[in-house]
Amino acid sequence: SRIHRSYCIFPSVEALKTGDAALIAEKVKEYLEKHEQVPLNIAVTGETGSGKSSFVNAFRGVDNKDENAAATGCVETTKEVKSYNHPKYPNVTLWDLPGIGTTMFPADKYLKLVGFKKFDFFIIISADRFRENDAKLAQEIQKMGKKFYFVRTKIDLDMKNQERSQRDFNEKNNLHRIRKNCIEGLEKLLIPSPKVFLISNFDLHLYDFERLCNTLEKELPQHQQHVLLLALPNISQEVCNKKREVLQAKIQYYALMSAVGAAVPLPGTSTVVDASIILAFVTKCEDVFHIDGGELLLSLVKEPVKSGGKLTLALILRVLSSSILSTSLKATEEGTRFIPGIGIPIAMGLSSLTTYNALKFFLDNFTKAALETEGLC
Ligand SMILES: Nc1nc2c(ncn2[C@@H]2O[C@H](COP(=O)(O)OP(=O)(O)O)[C@@H](O)[C@H]2O)c(=O)[nH]1
Ligand SMILES: [Mg+2]
Repeated sequence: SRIHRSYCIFPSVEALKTGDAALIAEKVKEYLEKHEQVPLNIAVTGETGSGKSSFVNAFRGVDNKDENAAATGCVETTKEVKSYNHPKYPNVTLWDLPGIGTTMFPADKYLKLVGFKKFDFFIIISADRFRENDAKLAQEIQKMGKKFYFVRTKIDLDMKNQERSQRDFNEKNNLHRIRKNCIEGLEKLLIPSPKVFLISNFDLHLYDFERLCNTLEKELPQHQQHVLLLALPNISQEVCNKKREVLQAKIQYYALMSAVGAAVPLPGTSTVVDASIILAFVTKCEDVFHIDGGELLLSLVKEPVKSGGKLTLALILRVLSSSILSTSLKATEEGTRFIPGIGIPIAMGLSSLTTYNALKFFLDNFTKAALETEGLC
């Protein structure tokens, strides 16, 4: 037989060898779900008015005016801890904590009150100088074996003010001065080599937000890195490309699942794909890149489509059967007959291979659209 049994990163080698497609699909589904449901809990603390709630919203990609947004611009009157799930990844939770000064508790009691154990790391937010309370909190967080990051918000306001008052305004110098000032202030409060990030909650593309994300990602345990990355707003080319890599690594699993799925012939060709798997993947791309899939696909077809701008199976098939793509998909059917990285048995059906290439095509287009929408290319 010409069955490929090359190296295999799939969790159940046995299932692959026996070619039990239903079992494979089930295992793959389990595997993908397990990967995506890793929880990530981010604590956001700092004094009232520093911009905690705005940060929580910005990080979740939710507008301050949205009905699901954390209320901003209001004075905290309670010591309540509020949690906000990421709109697309409910396992990613941001916790909007009351400022330690508001509670009048000492740092250790405060941490107990907010239930510090469940947090993966803390973001301590300040809009001016760091307060002694926050510094004490940072030291206590460290003592508890957790990480913290200092974020200085409202940098847009600082820049606007400085631009008005300085004759030879230079943004870089001003940022440097604020950063230095924060670091020195923290070192005075006995926090060794503090990490300080300057941001504007109104425009994450500016200043240090990207550096903050990169640092968080690097310092998280590996199983949580992907979760964070997929939940991030599209703030940089690097983030978009990393999102792409994470999804690229999942494509082979989606393709494997498609082995038992319904193979649908592409209109006007002999090529078959698993359209339901493609729809599931495209929906995933929508969540990861915050791009309207219906609109994107419509732009790929380049002619009016009956369904309007809705993301439907029909629209997906329409894109796939558009001339350029369907030729290249057909070519893969006639070419190498296994999925790179897995070595899929040929007995599993050609559709998974074509599906694999179709998934790659959609992923590329989503990445491109995300970069374009954000003005990153
Ligand atoms: N210009 C500017 N205003 C901000 C920024 N972050 C928050 N604000 C504003 O500052 C006020 C307090 O923000 P909020 O998020 O409610 O602070 P919280 O009390 O710490 O939750 C609100 O009016 C926000 O619109 C920022 O980065 N830049
Ligand atoms: Mg608030």
